[in-house]
Amino acid sequence: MLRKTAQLFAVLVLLTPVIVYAQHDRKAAPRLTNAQKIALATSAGPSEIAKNATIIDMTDMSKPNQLRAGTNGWVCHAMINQPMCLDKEWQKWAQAWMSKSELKIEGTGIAYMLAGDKGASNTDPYATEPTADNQWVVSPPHIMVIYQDPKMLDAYPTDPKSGGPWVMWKGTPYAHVMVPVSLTKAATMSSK
Ligand SMILES: [Cu+2]
Repeated sequence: MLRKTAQLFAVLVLLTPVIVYAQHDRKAAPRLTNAQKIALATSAGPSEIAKNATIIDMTDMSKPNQLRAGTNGWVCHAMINQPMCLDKEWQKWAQAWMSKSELKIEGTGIAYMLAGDKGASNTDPYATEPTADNQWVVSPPHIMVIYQDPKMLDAYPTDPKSGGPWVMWKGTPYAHVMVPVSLTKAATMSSK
């Protein structure tokens, strides 16, 4: 018994640095040069759009910082694990989402996340990690769509594993259609 306890203790001691490191890794943004941040941001969009887009450093979400002015109306965000390129309507969306404020969509909006993301809750716009019931989903490269009329979202399921487009954050002001542009897990599985 004592021996078992000692073994368990040893395992815990050995694992502690790993656990602490993993948490640190999740919270702290890696230090990137401006060139790396621009590369991160532009990885989200088609090069024809990204090369002329405004680039905003969002690696620290509390301190957005413009790294480059664009000429085509698009904005690419350098965000750790979730870079995105946004059109005019999506820029309003991002502003509202980050400030948790009202959103008035005035036309169809398109956003690119061609680098995919490292995970988000499908139900809670502000979740930062998986819980038992927040439908955590890691998305492959995708396009995101918003509509002026939220009823348009009803055409799609909310299940990320449906094998096609689905609605994320349904019932919130930030609901949008996720459109995978590479094989999803469901599609891969059903083809085998
Ligand atoms: Cu997305």
